[in-house]
Amino acid sequence: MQRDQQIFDLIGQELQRQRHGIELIASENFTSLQVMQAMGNVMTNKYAEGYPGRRYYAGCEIVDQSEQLAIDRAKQIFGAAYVNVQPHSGAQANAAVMLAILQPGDKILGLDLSMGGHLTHGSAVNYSGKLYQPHFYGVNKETGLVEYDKMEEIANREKPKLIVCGASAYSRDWDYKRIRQIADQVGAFVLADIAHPAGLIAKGLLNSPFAHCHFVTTTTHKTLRGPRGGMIMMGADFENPFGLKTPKGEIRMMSSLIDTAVFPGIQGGPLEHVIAAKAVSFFEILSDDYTVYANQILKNAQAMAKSFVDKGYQIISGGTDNHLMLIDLRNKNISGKKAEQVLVQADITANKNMVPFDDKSAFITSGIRLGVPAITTRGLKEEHMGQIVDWVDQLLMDADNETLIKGIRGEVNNFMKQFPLYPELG
Ligand code: DSN
Repeated sequence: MQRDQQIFDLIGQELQRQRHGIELIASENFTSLQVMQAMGNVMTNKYAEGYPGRRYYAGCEIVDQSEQLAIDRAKQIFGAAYVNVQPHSGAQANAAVMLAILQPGDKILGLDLSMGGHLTHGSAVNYSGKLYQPHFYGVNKETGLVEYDKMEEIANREKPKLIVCGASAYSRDWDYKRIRQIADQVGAFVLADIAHPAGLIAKGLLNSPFAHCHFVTTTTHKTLRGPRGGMIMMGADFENPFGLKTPKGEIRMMSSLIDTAVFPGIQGGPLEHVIAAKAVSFFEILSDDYTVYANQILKNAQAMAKSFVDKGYQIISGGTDNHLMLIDLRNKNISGKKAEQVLVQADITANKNMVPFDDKSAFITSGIRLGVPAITTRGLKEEHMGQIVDWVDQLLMDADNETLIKGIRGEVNNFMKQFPLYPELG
């Protein structure tokens, strides 16, 4: 077979881009080489609809063991009683939970996308806002903190079937106990989407949702530093409390309803090569090295946030408890879009982001979201954060200065040479 040089050249170019730049997109990370190697393996050739020990196709004895290892390791990491590692993404994980427990038209209550929430928590352009009836809570205009009182008020008024907590641009921890109390008042399930901070929760550095939330979903590629994918967990399996029935009229345990919702509900054959890579990343998370990594994420985020505050930047909520921060740029007279553009010209990647009560559209935005998981994997420490913030500040304050941008890009490329990425790949 002729080699597809075009695509392999592009993969090479992407490797160089990742090596040269400072990656501040809060949801990105760099997997280990062994996670990547596990992803590119012969298990991609195998169909395995079903679950370990109960598949629809023959020849699954080996992938059964690999998937079971992924499940067992995830249970160990989070102290979970139930894990489904088949969701192809976080969005699929959320879709499966909703399919398992909701009927079309049922009410859900999530954090508003423009306040830091996620598309799959009820956005009008997403299945979650089209199939179900979405309602939203938000953050306080002054403090930037989630308004649990408002959540309670809306829950009591609307009586949602599901309350979703978790966010993609919220830098503070969550009060899962309070959310469960609110849900219990109205007979709602609670889904904690921990896609962003999962790695910090895994190491006990943030509150754990498992004792309070019925379902916990996550991606596996953000702070967890695994392959791109998703996962659904429960702290304890339970009989469904609201008597949800299957199409055959049976009342089944929640684990069974979730398994059925993933397959055959929303997916076909699982990606067993990716599940193998998930297992490898879980093996790494169970190590002491990963504990050091998770702690370093917090140190780096704290140092970065302090440097921004020292330069007069307004971080929503005034700081961070986790790996990311959302900065309102309105006092700096630059839009999120322009900021993203100038940063990327200097090989610093971050994303524009709406801030709470934004007066600009999602295409322009008033903010940028910055995160440290990827640069922490590269080996950067607290003492490097001031330098990064300095470059970001210079670029944002003089965003059309081509000479400055070129100069900083050179400095960034040079600086990142100290932190080799995939040296084995040549
Ligand atoms: N795209 C992810 C993020 O950047 O947070 C959420 O799905």
